Amino acid sequence: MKNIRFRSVLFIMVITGGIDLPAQHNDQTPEPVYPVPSEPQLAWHEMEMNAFIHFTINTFTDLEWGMGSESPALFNPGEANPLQWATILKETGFKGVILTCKHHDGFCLWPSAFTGHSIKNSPYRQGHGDLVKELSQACRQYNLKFGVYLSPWDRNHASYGKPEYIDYYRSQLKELFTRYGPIFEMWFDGANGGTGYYGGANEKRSIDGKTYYDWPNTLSLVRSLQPDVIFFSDAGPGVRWVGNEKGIAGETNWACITPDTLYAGKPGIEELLNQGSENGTCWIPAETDVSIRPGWFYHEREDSQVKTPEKLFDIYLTSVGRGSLLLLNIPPDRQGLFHENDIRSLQGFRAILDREFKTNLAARANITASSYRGNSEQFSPLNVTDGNKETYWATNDDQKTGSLEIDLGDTCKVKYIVLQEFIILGQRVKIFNVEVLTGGQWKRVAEATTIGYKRILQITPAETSGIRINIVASRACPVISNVEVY
Ligand code: FUL
Repeated sequence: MKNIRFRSVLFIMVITGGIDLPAQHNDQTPEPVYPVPSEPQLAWHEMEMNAFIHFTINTFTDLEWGMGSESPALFNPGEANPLQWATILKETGFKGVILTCKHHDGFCLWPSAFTGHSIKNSPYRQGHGDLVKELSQACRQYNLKFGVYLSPWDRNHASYGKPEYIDYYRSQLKELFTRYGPIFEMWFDGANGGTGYYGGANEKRSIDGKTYYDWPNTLSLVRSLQPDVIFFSDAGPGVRWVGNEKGIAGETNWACITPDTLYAGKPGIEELLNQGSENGTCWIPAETDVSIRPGWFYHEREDSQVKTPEKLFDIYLTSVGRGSLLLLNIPPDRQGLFHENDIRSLQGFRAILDREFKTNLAARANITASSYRGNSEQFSPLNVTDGNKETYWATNDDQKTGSLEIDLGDTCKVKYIVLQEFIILGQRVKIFNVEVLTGGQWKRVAEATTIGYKRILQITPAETSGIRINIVASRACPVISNVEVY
């Protein structure tokens, strides 16, 4: 009989880090282990792979960080075609796209009413172009979610560093959040302050990253326009930076962290961001941003250094496979198109994903557990292979360890084990291991720590007829919603 635990759904609202967190609950279900994700955060986890698009005047000056003095006349992507970007991203499995609407050099890809340093003074479509509009529309057409990056640091603007700049920055946020439809994520970059053009002053300006932007009020302004937007910054509040730009989330990766003393750009917090904290007070999962090329912007000299499909697959395993989300940057070239080498790599990456995760051997296997909650079918181990993300295996409250045994029937070659916790009830598992059955003997093939939204373990390929997953330590009774074997 199918699970009916959500018959009476009660929403518990928990205030953590200023975000209302709903959790589904009934009498028999395990108590949540707080913090838990909000609904927009849950939807964000489920996206798994998003694309980053770095595109601005830097593409034409061959720089990574423009000074802000560049003439808008340089921005001339003759054939810019966001539909091409969206088609390829859709085909290769991405769920959302985040565009650098304004990078540190201050040039705006939309015709902002608050500056002349924008696309309206460029040759692109004779000054009538709007790439934010074009991409947001292309995303809607392809059912991709659209997100924006608006650099807080602006090396062009005369008042950067002074209080007036905050009004300018907020006015631009208002334009973006009122003109371009639903925006799922807002990316606040931690790089801040330093030398710049600053309206001709050509000097160094430093700001206090903790106080200058008055983030609480900036975020409430944006929330008043679009309440469900997820805020990315080094320390959230929606999602956090993973602490490196190499595509590697922590092998131990808690979606929780205590953000009280953290702020964007704070030095020395990389490892903390990479792993999160078991007892963190807020649900702020790690986002893994990495570029398909050495740089974030397109440079012809890097055409031969595009990451291979195999490298992208490795990155997938160290990001999505460690409970994080992969935000992969693909920078359009000077024509405003994805370069053929990047396209080939993305398609090759897709082919590897399809090949490696083709047949889920657990789907037709018999599953048993060391025990299950109240011996009730509602918490049966069969729930982990039913393809329903809302059902799960759970143990009694006093049982913080437990095993799942998967009888594959025949001997099969196994390379990957995929596990998911039912994170609506919080992240719990601290230590687990995996054994395979060969020649009648159980042999341990992997030891690991956290699971979270998703964990993919790559093991040395094994010929086996059975898999055993042993939860060795958990913050509360384990609650596992999905197991796949490939
Ligand atoms: C960094 C920036 O300085 C880079 O240019 C790039 O945008 C990257 C995603 O974030 O902090």
